[in-house]
Amino acid sequence: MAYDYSSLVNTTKHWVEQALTAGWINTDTAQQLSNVDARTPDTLFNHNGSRPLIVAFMGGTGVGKSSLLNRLAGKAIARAGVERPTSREVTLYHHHSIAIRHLPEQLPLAQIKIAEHDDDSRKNVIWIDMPDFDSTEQSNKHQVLEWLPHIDVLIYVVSPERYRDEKAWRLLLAEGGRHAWLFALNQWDRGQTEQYEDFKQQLHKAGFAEPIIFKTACAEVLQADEFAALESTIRSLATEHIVKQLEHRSSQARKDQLKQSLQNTSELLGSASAFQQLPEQWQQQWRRTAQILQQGFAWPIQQLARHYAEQTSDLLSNPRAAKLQLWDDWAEARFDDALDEFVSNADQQGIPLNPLKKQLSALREKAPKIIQTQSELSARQALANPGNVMHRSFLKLMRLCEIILPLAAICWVGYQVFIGYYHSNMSEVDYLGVDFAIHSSLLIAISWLAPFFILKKLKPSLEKSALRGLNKGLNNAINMIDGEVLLAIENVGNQHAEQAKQLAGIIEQCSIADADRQSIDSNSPLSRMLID
Ligand SMILES: Nc1nc2c(ncn2[C@@H]2O[C@H](COP(=O)(O)OP(=O)(O)OP(=O)(O)O)[C@@H](O)[C@H]2O)c(=O)[nH]1
Ligand SMILES: [Mg+2]
Repeated sequence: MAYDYSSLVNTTKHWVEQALTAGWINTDTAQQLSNVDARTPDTLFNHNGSRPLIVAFMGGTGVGKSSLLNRLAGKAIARAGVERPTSREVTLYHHHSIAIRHLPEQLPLAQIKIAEHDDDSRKNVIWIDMPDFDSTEQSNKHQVLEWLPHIDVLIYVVSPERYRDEKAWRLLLAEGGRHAWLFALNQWDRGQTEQYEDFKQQLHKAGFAEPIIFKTACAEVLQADEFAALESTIRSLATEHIVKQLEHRSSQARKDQLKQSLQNTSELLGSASAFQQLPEQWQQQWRRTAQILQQGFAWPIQQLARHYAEQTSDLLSNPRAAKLQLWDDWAEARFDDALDEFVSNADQQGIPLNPLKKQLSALREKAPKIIQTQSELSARQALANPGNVMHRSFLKLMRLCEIILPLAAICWVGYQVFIGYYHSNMSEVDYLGVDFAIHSSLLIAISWLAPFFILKKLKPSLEKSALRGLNKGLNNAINMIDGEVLLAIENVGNQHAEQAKQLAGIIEQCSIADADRQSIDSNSPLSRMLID
């Protein structure tokens, strides 16, 4: 199904609006795409079915455009004269039955003169005299540009002296494919064949293999010229069939141009492969930065560990006790440098930076918090459970020994005392001597003191625990930041894919040709009036 040009323009405008807001295109690109013209000759009428052919005289000042229209009307309906520029308004000349009810808002109504006629044989053509295009009057040029989209056939009027006019010529080249073109070499009463040939040559260069040029003369004393042929050619074009052909052609030319602009825009969005390379590039960058950060944090971490160890009780009971911060200006500068370098690499690969910057800017604020919370959390965990598992198990065992060993020694000594007493009663042997008393006291003391000193000596250092915790927290934080940036990159990649998909969809719609488009016979006069 072919898409209507104006609906394509609307879809484009919607896309542009959201892409601009999301930062995928800049204001210049958005402006260019928003300026795409949705107007066609068709939009001028509130009509059902067929519409008249719209023909306009266009060209430099003083070549005789208004004189040509006046000659057609048989009276002075348009201002013509020696004053330069003469016309400062557009003159419409049409059959009274044609209702141009809906003049688009952009057309400056105050600068439109309308002359109606009742000649039924001329019913199917609307003639328009436009002001000059190369004018010193900006408003003249503006009016011409506003009217151009509404015109089917442009009659490019030149004079023998003024057929090499730069500005009008550039317009011809730019607008070429959108209109059908006829040429009038006016003031032929003053012209020469060489000038005609030269003009023809110029038109060859512009792409017209066989341009239709009418030599006309509208001087006060009329002489034989090709004015009648000009009018009859126009009349022969004013059929429903040709109007439809021109409409389709113009709409296709506009779609092609829109497609071209969209393709240019899609190149500005960056390639999918560039986005795929971003995670790897970031990780390379982050490995270097993480190393620098770890080296740079070594000293502050030691300070912080000492601080924690000194204020353990405070720290564990009061979360606000740890006032020292690991993340400082130096760390922030390193992190910003890493992100900036990454963004500048992305820029070199043609990736639009705004969406990426938007995603990363949130991380610039988040990174210090990640470092702070992770290092603090790990330090607290390490202080709550100092030492490693083996260490802690051994200490537990020692604590047990501290109770069991003296108890066992006391029990053994008690037993010996009882047995000694019993034997001395039975055998009248001396009761346990002084030696026993000393040895048993020593045994009890040693069995208690040994675990006691071991426990004391092996008690883990809080500073070391805090240091280990802080290092672990720092590593966790570095991995988390890496993960956050990768997530941000993935988000941007997904957004890019979505934008590119939407844009590709519109481009594809522009490529679908109208099914009922009829080809133009290459031998017909109409084909001589068209260029691509
Ligand atoms: N000799 C001669 N003079 C002509 C011819 N056509 C127009 N003129 C004169 O050229 C002058 C300019 O004619 P206009 O019809 O006002 O020219 P225009 O192209 O409408 O000029 P702007 O409105 O300024 O763009 C007038 O004085 C006309 O009388 C012609 O074929 N031969
Ligand atoms: Mg004029």
